[in-house]
Amino acid sequence: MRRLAPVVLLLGPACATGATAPSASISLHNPVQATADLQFTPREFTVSVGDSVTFVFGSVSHSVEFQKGEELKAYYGGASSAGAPANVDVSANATAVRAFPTKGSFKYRCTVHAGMLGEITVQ
Ligand SMILES: [Cu+2]
Repeated sequence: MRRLAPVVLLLGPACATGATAPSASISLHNPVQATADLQFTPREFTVSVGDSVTFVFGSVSHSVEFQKGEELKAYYGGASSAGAPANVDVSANATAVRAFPTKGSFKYRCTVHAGMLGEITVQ
């Protein structure tokens, strides 16, 4: 009878602590990181129409607000958010995928941190 060589799976240290920061080893589609120093990285990102972006939140709580009626419209000097995807609620240690079916320039902000801004351009 043949014996199979033992297979050793090398698991990272993710299980060893309570830290739950997203693992860098996981490949995310079009990631935009909401960072601990209160920025969206990259701040401006371009995708093709129909493509999606993955918003990645670490241990600091953030949100993504594309639209909230006149409040956000005024915030961006009258820019329309028509065609923007759904907002992402305030959360930490999470990812959220949003598809962009409409061409345009979609500005957004984090509602937790003033001045934390980003923009998705859909071509
Ligand atoms: Cu934030």
